[in-house]
Amino acid sequence: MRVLILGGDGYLGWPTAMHLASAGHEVMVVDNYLRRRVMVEEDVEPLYPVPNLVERARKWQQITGREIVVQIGDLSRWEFVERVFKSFMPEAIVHYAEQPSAPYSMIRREAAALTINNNLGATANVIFAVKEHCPDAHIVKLGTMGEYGTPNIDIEEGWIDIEHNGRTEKFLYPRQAGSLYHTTKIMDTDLLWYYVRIWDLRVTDLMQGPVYGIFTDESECDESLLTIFSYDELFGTVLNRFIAQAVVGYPLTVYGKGGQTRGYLNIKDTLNCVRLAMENPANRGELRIFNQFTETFSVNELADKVREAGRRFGLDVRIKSMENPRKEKEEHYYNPKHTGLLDLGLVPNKLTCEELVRMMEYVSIHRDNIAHHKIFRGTKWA
Ligand code: USQ
Repeated sequence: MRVLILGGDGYLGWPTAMHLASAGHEVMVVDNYLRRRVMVEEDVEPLYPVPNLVERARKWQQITGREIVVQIGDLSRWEFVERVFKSFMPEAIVHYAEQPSAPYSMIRREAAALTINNNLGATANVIFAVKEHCPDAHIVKLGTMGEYGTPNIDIEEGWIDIEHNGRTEKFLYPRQAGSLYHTTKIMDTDLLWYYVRIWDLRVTDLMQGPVYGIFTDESECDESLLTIFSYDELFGTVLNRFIAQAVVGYPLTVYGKGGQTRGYLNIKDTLNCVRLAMENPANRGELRIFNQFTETFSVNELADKVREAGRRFGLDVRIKSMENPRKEKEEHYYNPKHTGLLDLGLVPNKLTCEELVRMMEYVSIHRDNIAHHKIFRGTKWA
């Protein structure tokens, strides 16, 4: 398939590009380096330097003989979007092109505005470009499990049947986000659902939990193909952060009571989920929703696993419960369904002690790049 990956420079975008190219798809990646720019502005460099997208694509082609076409530009600019769609005429669009950090979206008004304008503007432009240039193309959109929040009832896979005063109807599952970033993801879903209804678009919305990991099958052939890895408070997801903290002897930053439970997945599974969704498209006029995670853990459980892996690796890992800078439930019911991607053939890479130790080994090589003062800055929700 001809697949356009929007946000192709990011933590998930670049590994997805390599993965889909390896699977024989024709891949074009688009990015405007927004995340890199914000990271420089906020003084939160990644663990190791990452070549720019053009250099990575060149390296990838040298090693594998496969091409990944790169377009640098801003998807909130319509002229650019139109040029990309007209020239490539994608059959599938993987849409990651969003400001992905919840803490960044809460830092100050300007960051909130950037998150709203970028995320919703890009999604709207993708919708209009598909309608005008490739109405049969399948949009695979990265959503987030955070759209559902942590309700006191089971979380369904996107949709729920409601019975009210003797009548029934199927609705999007109620959403209640825990940050402005997560709220923009809800708004994306609403935009997509509206245009699916009026224009018969084909859309899959992947409600993904926090991702962890460094390595993917495609990055094994050369270190310069590794994805960007963040350990800072803004762009690092919790388990990646805990690994870096363990390696430099920084007590693991468990926020509040640590009972916050989320659905996690290995970065390798993100790639498999996206490929499976893309290769088995939604129907015209369908908004298909999958809950994309493989296992649920509380923050305390993750911290214990990292301490155990640290013991094997020879580290004395300490855990420090600290005042929670976020507004979120710290003890709650959590039972989300997640059968859709398993039904499509996903074989999960579950979290093992070996995986954590391998991450510790690699992070240790770069431990001198870890700046303690960048680990926690205490971005408050309120
Ligand atoms: N947490 C800690 N200590 C830390 C960092 C996080 O206790 O040092 C806690 C948070 O309070 C939260 C949980 O760990 O309860 C997960 O936090 P996170 O930073 O890993 O995840 P989050 O901010 O929700 O966002 C990440 C990605 C985002 C994605 C989301 C999926 O950055 O792009 O959408 O995970 S989900 O959480 O399911 O909404």
